[in-house]
This record gives sequence, structure tokens and C-alpha cells, in this order.
Amino acid sequence: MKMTLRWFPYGDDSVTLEQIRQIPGVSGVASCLPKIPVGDEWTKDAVAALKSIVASSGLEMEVIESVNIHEDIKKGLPTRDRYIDNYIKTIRNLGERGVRCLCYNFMPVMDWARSDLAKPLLDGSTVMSYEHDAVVKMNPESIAKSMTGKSRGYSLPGWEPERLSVMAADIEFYKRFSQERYWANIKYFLDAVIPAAESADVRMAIHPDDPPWPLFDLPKVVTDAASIRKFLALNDSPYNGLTFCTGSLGVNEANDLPAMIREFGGRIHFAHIRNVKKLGKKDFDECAHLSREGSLDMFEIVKALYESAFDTDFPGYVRPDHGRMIWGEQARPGYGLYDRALGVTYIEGLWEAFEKMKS
Ligand SMILES: [Mn+2]
Repeated sequence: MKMTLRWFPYGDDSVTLEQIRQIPGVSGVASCLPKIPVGDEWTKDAVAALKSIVASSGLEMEVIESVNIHEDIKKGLPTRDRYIDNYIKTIRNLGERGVRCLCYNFMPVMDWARSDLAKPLLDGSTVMSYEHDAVVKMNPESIAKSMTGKSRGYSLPGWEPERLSVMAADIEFYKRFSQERYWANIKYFLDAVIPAAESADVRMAIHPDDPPWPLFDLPKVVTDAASIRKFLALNDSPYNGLTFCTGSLGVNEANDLPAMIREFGGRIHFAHIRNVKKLGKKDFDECAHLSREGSLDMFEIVKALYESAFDTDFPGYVRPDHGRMIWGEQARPGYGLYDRALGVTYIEGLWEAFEKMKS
């Protein structure tokens, strides 16, 4: 297992690489280049510049999160081949600079959604929260407005301005779209990029849909064990793998996370480990990482990762996910330093216990 932390470069993050380096157990960052327009190639120079910034702080850059997929690929438009070509070039450029794992998602239009990015808890901390009825009552523009308005000035990955301007039209477009056609477009993408990922030695790791249920009648991809099975069968290569996000998958009550980890272990290349507190069938708060703070059994989840093929022939990258905002920190929602650092230490503690119990 290799512990990382998500980090946004070029002044778009309140957390510094120097701070990350001081968290015990963290070997690298999962970073990105969000200023490059979606669909463009990440050039060798751009990747090299990012890598040298990360490396100069003594950290590794073996994980990229995310290289977003152009909407024309998801829609299956004739223009998709040009964007897929750029994606392949990006994969090669990342591989040449030592990137081993690429996290991405295939969600149409919206990347993720919350009804509140800073819900106060009784202890004075704030968390991101999702209330289904509140979200469906809004339209995409008002969700976007409420989310970007509370982002403390930081860019929200997946809510880039160029996406927002076409969101309503895209939602209309997908209303005429069958779920099967969407899956065919995923397969077309995978069959084109996976051979490039194999030769560049970069494992592709799709992130589950967040939340894992339909919103605004948009197609859904990775939400449960059945859809993961279907996704992995589209292309059998081990380079076609998963980012196992416990928070995203964990709010779907039907998902038995330890059982899913045991089933898909060898295809899980990256794990986002966070807890959620379920407040209703489709309502939840994000919460501190400890099992007792939320609804997920983090001991069983980390144990399943430890016991699965997760890190046998691959490093098995891990990161804590969205934490609370605590101790007065002002940071990008979900990506403060303090609570994620506590999450790292907790996950490392569980991992050490499993290692020592085995020997
Ligand atoms: Mn995640």
C-alpha cells in the first residue's frame, strides 16, 4: 500500500507540498492539471513541470486524479476520435514521467453533487452534505451556483466554468439517450485507450458515480457490484481497473463494501478511503474517518483491502478522502489538511495492525 494525498497545483490549494510531506506515511500526491481544457493533450512539458514541482518537495507523483473525459466521447459524437487521440497521448506522456495510475470518471454532465459544502456539526466542524430532496428540487444551474458559491474561491473539480455553460443543454441531450448506448460509448473509449495504457504501464482506475443513483435522468455507470462487473468485463485487461471510493459506493445501502473489495481486489488500483454518516435512504453527511463516527465499518473495509490482491502486483495506492473542516481551517471544501491528515494516520494504524497480526 502506498499512501497519497490529493493536491491541486499552481496556487489552487491551501495545502502545501511541504505540509503533505510531514504527514507520516504519505509518499506522494494524486495531482492534476485542471487548467488544461478538457479534451486537450497534457503535453510532455506540462507533465514534466508538474512532476518537477512535486519531486522537488520530496514527494512522488505516481497517481493522477483526474484526466477528465470530453463530453463528445461520452456522447459518442464523430469528434470523439480526436479527443481519444489526445487522451492516448496524455497517457503516454504521463507514463514517461513515472505516473502509474490514472483516476478518471465517466459520469455525464455532472461530476459529483452535494446540497451543502459546509454543513455545521455540533462539534463546530463543517462537512459536505447531501440531501436528495433538496438536490432534485434544484436545477443544475442552481446546484452549480450554490456549490461554486461555497467553494471559498477554489476551483471545484468537475464543476469547471466551461461545463456549467452547457449543462442544461447536455441534460436535454441525454434524455434521448439509452443507458445501453452510453455503455457502448464507454466500451469504445476503453478499447481505444487500454492498449495505450498497457504499453505506457499506466493503470486506468475509474471512479464510481457520486452519488451512486440517478440524478436528472442522466445515465449511471459505476454504482454497485453488478455495474462494476459489467464495466470490468467491457475490457478484460488488468489496466482497466477501479478507484474504489468507499464514500461514493458506501451510501448505496445495497453495497457490501468488504465483499466487493474481495471480489474486485486485483482490479482495484487506487482506493479513496472515507466514511459517511447515512441520515436517510438517500441523505448523508461526510464525516471523520473513524468507524464510530459514521455508518461504514472502516476496520472491515481496510482489512478486505489488506487481504485482497489489492497491492500484490501493484503498489495499491490509497488516499484519505474528503474530511471535515476543523480547527478553523480555511480550505477547499473536503480537502483541508487537518482532517485528512488524521484520516491518513487512522488508515496507517489499521494497516499496521493487520500487518503485525499476520506475522
Ligand atoms: Mn472519491
